[in-house]
Amino acid sequence: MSLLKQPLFVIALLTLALAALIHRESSPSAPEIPAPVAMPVAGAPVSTPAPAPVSTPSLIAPKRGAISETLAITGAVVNPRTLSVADLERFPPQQIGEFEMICESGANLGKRQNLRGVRLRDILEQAQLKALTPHHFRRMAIIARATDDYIAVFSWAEIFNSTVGDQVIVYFSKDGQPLDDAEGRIALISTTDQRTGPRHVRWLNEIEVRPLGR
Ligand SMILES: Nc1nc2c(c(=O)[nH]1)N[C@H]1C(S)=C(S)[C@@H](COP(=O)(O)O)O[C@H]1N2
Ligand SMILES: [Mo]
Repeated sequence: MSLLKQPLFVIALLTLALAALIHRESSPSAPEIPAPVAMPVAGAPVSTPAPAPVSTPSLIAPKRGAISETLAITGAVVNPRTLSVADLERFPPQQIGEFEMICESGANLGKRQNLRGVRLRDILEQAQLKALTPHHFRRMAIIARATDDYIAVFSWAEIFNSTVGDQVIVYFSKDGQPLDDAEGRIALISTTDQRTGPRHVRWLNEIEVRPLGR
């Protein structure tokens, strides 16, 4: 005789199914707030990260950013503008030499080369930062934002008063071709960073100049 013909078994089965359903619906649907993490020290030996706990969200593929066709220069600038790739091509060209993409975790994601772009400094000089007094320039944050809301932050001093700024490049060409959908068409990299991953911005679509302080 089949188990399914036993009334008690069928009732038990239905109860279990109902309990599972109620449990699912009562689970919080609000996004989980990640626990804070300590800042990794660049140059420190990299330990293997503990495997991420398997949860439903981790099984969902990370969302890919929308392709960035333009770059808006916003915030404290005299000439706010939205630049196309053709507009970017008018700044002095910068060829990016070979460098390695190193994640914040220390993982080496491989060599990158044959990228062409322009200096972020040149773009900001044309936009002209707007400050009340010369002392106000030094309190400016330069925020590079992507279509997926990924952000990298620079300071005025890094871009305009250090050698880091020589190598902060907005790029739009790889091997002489437009960037593919995985990156853009517009992206940014700070090639002299110890770990180049964090300030590599794919799908770059905004540079915001934001004065800090009061
Ligand atoms: N827009 C955007 N840029 C991003 C990321 C992202 O999630 N979104 N991830 C960053 C991280 S964590 C790393 S390590 C590098 C990796 O660069 P790659 O994808 O070209 O290997 O890209 C960075 N740039
Ligand atoms: Mo990363």
